[in-house]
Amino acid sequence: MKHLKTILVAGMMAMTIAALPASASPGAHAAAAAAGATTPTPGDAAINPPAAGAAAAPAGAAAPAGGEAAAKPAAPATPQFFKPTPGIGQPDGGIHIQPQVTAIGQDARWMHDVVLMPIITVICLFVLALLLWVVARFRRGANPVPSRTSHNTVIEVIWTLVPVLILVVIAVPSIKLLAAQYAPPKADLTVKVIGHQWYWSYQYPDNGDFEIVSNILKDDQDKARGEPRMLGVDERMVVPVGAVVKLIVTSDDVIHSFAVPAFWTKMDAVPGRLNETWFKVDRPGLYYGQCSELCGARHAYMPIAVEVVSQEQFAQWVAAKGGTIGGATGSTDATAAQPASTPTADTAGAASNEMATPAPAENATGTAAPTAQGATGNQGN
Ligand SMILES: [Cu+2]
Repeated sequence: MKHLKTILVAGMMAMTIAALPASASPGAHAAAAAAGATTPTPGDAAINPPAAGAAAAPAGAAAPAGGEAAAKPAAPATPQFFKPTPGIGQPDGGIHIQPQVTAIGQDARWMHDVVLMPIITVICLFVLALLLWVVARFRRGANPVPSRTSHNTVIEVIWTLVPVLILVVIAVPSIKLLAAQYAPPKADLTVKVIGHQWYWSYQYPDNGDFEIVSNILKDDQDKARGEPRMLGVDERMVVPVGAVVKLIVTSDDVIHSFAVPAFWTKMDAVPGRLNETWFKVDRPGLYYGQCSELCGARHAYMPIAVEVVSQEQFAQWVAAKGGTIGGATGSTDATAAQPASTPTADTAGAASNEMATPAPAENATGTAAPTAQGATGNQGN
C-alpha cells in the first residue's frame, strides 16, 4: 500500500515536471497575442510539419490570386468554396450564443434564450426586490420592538414547492435536449478528428482514408483571404450539407477539445481514447471553432474551420485530396442505414474494405509485427 502511494506521488511529480515547459511560457504566449501575432512566434516553424507547410503554400498562393470568386472550385489543389459570413460561424463581439446551424444547436439556443435566461432573470430580480424590501421594511429604526415571529408554515411550503416546480419545468426540456445529443442518427460520413500540439488533423475513413493537416494561418494570410484573425486555417475540414457527420475525436499528445460553437459541438480529444460526437448542418457555409481545452503554450493557435458544402463540391474536394467517394456521403438512405464503415466497404473500394473486415486487418498486424521486430533486432545487434 505504502509502495503504491510512493509510485503515485512519484508519478504526479513526474507529470508536474513534464508540464513545466508548457506552463512556463504563458507569458510569452500572452505577449504574442497582445502584439497581434504579426511577428512569427518561435514555435511557428516547429508546429508546421514540413509536408503540410509545403502543401499549404501553393494553395494559399493560389486562393487569393485565382480564386477571387470563392464559388469557383476549378483548378487549385485545395478548393475553398466559401468565404466567411459576418455574424455566422464566428464570434461577432456579442455575448449571445452564436446563431446555430444544427437542429440540436437551435434547440439548445432556445433552451438558453427562452427558458433559462428569463427564469434566472426573474429569480434574480425577485430576490433583489425581496432583499431591498426586507432591508427597508424591517430596519431597526422602523421597528423599535422587533417581531418575534420564527415560523410561518404557509410560506415555508411555498418556498420549498416553488423552486421544485421551477426545477421540474427546466428539467423536462433539458433532459430531452441532453438525450437528443447522445442519440445520434445513422451516420452518413465519419471523420476522425485528431488533436496535436498545436494543430488539428482530419481523417476520412469513408473516403479512402486520406488525412489532411490543418494549421493556423498567419495574420497577413488571414487578411488576404478575408478570414477572421486567428481563426483561418490552411486546410479546412470539409463535410457535405445535410449529412449526419460522425466525429471520432482523439488526440496525439495531450487533451484538446474540438469545438465548433455554431454546431453546438464540443468534444474532448483525449489521447488513447476515441470519443464520439456528431452534427448535421443544414446550411452551407464556413464555420469556425477553437481548441477548447488548455493544451499548452500555443493552445490559442489551433483554430478549427469547417466548410459545409454541397454533395458535388464535397466530391470535388475529396477528389482533390486523392480520396474516393462511396455511398456513405448521405446521398442514398439505403447505404446510410448500415453502420458507418460498412456502406463504403460495400460500394467504394478495397482500401476501406480492408479496414472494415477483420481478416485483412489481422493479416496486416501479422505482417507488421515481425517486420518491426526484425528491424529492432537488426539495429540492436
Ligand atoms: Cu488544443
